[in-house]
Parts: sequence; C-alpha cells; structure tokens
Amino acid sequence: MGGLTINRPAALNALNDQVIRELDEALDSIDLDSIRCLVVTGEGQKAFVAGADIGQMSGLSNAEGEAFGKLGNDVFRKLETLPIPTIAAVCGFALGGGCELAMSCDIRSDTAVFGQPEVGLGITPGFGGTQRMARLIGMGRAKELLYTARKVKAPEALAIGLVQGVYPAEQLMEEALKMAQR
Ligand code: DAK
Repeated sequence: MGGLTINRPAALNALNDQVIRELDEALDSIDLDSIRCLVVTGEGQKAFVAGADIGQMSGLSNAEGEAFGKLGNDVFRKLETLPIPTIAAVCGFALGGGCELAMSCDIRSDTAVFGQPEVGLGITPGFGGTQRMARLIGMGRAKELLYTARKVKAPEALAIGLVQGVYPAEQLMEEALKMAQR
C-alpha cells in the first residue's frame, strides 16, 4: 500500500499550483504493480487541506484562474480514476479544495471538519466539488452545504454519507491502513 501526504503545514496544507503539480507527479509515479491501495492525508493534525491557496488565487488573471481550475480538475480526476482504491485519512479542516480533494478519493475516514466555504469568498468551488458532493450526499443536502458554506463535523459527515468512518485523531491513520490492508 502507498501513502501520499500533502505537506505544507505552515499554510494548513493549502493547495497552490506547486502542490497540485507535485500531487500530479506523485500520482504518475505510483507503481501500480506493487502499490494496490493509496492513503491520502495531510501533514499534522490541524488540517487535512484548508483549501486552495487563497493568497495565490486572489492575484490570478481570468486566464490564469481558468488554467488553475483546469489543473486542479485534471489532477483530482486523475486521483478519482486511479485504478487502485484510494482512502482519504482526514484529520482537521477539509475545506474548499481540501473537501474536494477528499471527495476525489474512493473512501473517506475522518476526525474532521468538512465544508465548501467558497460562497463567502464570492466564488464557486472550482475543483469538481459541486458535482462530487451531490453524488455522495444527494442533491438537496449538497445544495444546502454549497449555498450556505455551513461546516459539517465528523458525526454529521458520517450520518449523511460524506465519510465512511470516524475515529479519534490518534487512531485515524492506523484505521485507514487497516482498511487499506483489507
Ligand atoms: N490558503 C492560503 N493560506 C491559508 C489557507 C488557504 N486556504 N488556510 C489557511 N491558511 C494559512 C493562514 O493564512 C495562516 O498563515 P500565516 O498567517 O500563519 O502565514 C496559516 O495557514 C494558519 O491559518 P490560521 O492562522 O487562519 O489558523 P486558524 O486556526 O485561525 O484558522 C481556518 C483555521 C481553517 C478556520 C482558517 O485558516 C481558514 O478559514 N482558512 C481558509 C479556509 C477557506 O476559506 N478555504 C477555502 C478556500 S477557497 C476555482 C479554483 C479553485 C477554487 C475555487 C474556484 N476556479 C478556478 C473557479 C478553490 C477554492 C477554495 O478552496
């Protein structure tokens, strides 16, 4: 089994284009003959990924924004269609692009806070969250979360089917690895 950690804790693992490109390279470098399940996580216990990098996005031109959106969508789609099972082990904040990253994995286990706060920034989710969330939790619930930016904690995330397991932070990785092993 393989592990992939988003490692930018000073910015709560926020996704700038460098991180997304490195994620792309990491996905390309997986040896699918030896790695049969991938666990994706974020460095530290405070955040899985706190979103796309707001500072970087705020300086983008329209064309650059479109390219950034395409990059994120392409890489998340690559993760979604990876021919091995993927598990997001989500500890802490999974907001915006972080929630979208978790939703691009096959299964999510967490001790976390999910949400799509983009409307508060005057933008829409840009990496496929509107589509994946509706498929995971149903249209009505997805619209409520996307339109209001309400954050969802682990027990509710479990109840609505956004995640498949909830564990204390210190057990999360062990449980994710156990599931991957199975
Ligand atoms: N981007 C950049 N830096 C971030 C960040 C983010 N999303 N989230 C946190 N950080 C940085 C903070 O700026 C801070 O940096 P320093 O000031 O220390 O240098 C550091 O991480 C620690 O954060 P805080 O000091 O804020 O920590 P707190 O515990 O006080 O708060 C928090 C934690 C998660 C509640 C807070 O950091 C927060 O609200 N963060 C922003 C969450 C958010 O709004 N995420 C959604 C981002 S929007 C599109 C393409 C992409 C997207 C949309 C459209 N198109 C092409 C159309 C994607 C959108 C998003 O993901």
